[in-house]
Formats: sequence, structure tokens, C-alpha cells
Amino acid sequence: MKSCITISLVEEARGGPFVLWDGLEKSIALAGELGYDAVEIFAPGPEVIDAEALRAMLEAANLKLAALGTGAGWVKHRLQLADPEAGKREEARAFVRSIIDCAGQFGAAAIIGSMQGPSGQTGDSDIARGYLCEALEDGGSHAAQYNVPLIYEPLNRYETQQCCTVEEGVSMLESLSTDNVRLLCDLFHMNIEEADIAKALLHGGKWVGHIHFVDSNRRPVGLGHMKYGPIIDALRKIDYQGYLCAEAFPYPDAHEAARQTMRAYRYWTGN
Ligand code: LER
Ligand code: MN
Repeated sequence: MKSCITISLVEEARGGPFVLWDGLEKSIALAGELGYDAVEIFAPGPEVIDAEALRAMLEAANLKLAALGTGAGWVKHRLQLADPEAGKREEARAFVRSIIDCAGQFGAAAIIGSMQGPSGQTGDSDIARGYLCEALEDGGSHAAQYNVPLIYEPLNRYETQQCCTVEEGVSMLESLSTDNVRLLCDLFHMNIEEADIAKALLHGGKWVGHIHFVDSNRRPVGLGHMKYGPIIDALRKIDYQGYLCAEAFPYPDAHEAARQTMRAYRYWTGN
């Protein structure tokens, strides 16, 4: 299991659960100094990512790009994949494809979290689910050209009514014709929705593609009441080889949150 930390470049998301906020250059340098393996970037859109400059910064800090979030599609552009209007849905899917293209050059995956929409505003959850599945088919097959999966994140009930648990996520992914979509299991959302987080990860099995590594209160790992022993055991049992990515509030501040997560990552994985 590899370590990773989130960087947000989206001003509209200030106050949100991303650790580093101080621009790409400083954030990447700090992640490198602290010994992280990779970063996950939350960007307003692909146009703000200068691929050559990013490649140079990552190389200098000995880091990989793990993933790019698509959440700004919702937070900034108010695009969601289950919008009742067909034109808006296509705009949302095009935004996701543009993030996949940007991440794909780095061998990194795009993540669909808040772009799945609160429930769609269709008022009909089956229709909203159908629109989400169309978008996952579209993004999953688009991502295949880069040999990376598309990552889908179940969220807690206060953020979506699409899929809130790993079990719901797995059955949705199994119903798709593409097999190129994987689940992002965010321990904060799981702490709200799952009866047993470790069992849910075991059920997730091969579908688990990324982890948001955070404590029960969305503070860095070790600053809440999450029980990590069974979680790490479950990830080992399913032979999870991906990232444990710090997506937490920058508490008590960004630097300390980054250091705390790295201490916890080393403690729990023995790396
Ligand atoms: C994003 O990864 C996430 O977990 C959502 O709750 C959006 O903040
Ligand atoms: Mn998350």
C-alpha cells in the first residue's frame, strides 16, 4: 500500500477536507520532503494543469500523480452527471472526459465523487441511477485507452442518494458493461454508512481501487476514533496495492496534518 496526499487548487472548496492548499509547487515539494509516494489533485479544470510543469515538479519531488478529482465540475461549474437536462449531462460527461485525458497522460485515474449529484434532481432515483451508470460506462471506456480505471466514490447520505455503501457500489459496478470502473472507499463516508468497515472492504475485494485515508471526524488519521487495525487487515486480505490517500481537514494546520498522516501511514503499514 502506497501513501498519497490531497492538494486542492479550488478556492470554492475552501474549508473542505483537502490537506494541502498552498499551490502545486509548494504542496508537491512538501509532500516529497515528507516521503509521500503520490499526490491527488483537486483542480478547477484541466486547463489549470500545465502538464510539462507538473511532470517536472513531480519528478523533482520523486512523486507520482495518483489521481485527479472531478469535484470542481459540481462545486465550481454546477455540472452533475444525473442532471435532468440531457445537455447538462453531456456537459458533465465531457468535463469528466477532459479530466480523464489530463490524468491519463500521467497514468493516473480520474475520480467521480460529488459530480454524481445529490440524487439527481429528477425526483426519481432509478432515473438518476441510470444517468450515473451511463456516465460511468462513458468514462470507464474512455479511461481504458490510458490503461487506468475510472474511480467512483460512494458518499454518505447527506451528500448523495446514489450509492452510500460499498455493497451498493459493487452491485452498481457489476451491472455495467465496462469492467473499468473501481470504487473509492473513503473511510469518513464509510464510518457513517457501513455497519462494519472492515467487512465492507472485504466485500469490496477487487473492486476497491483507491482509499481516502482519514479519521472518523474527517481529521487526519489518529485524531478520531476509527479502529484502523481491522481496516488494514482487511486491505491486506484483499491484496490491496493502491494508495492510502490523506483526504482530511488541514487540522490543526496543513503541515501538521500531512506529518500526522505520514506517521500514521508508517505505523499502520510498517512501510
Ligand atoms: C470527495 O472525495 C469526498 O469525499 C466528498 O465528500 C466531497 O467532499
Ligand atoms: Mn473522499
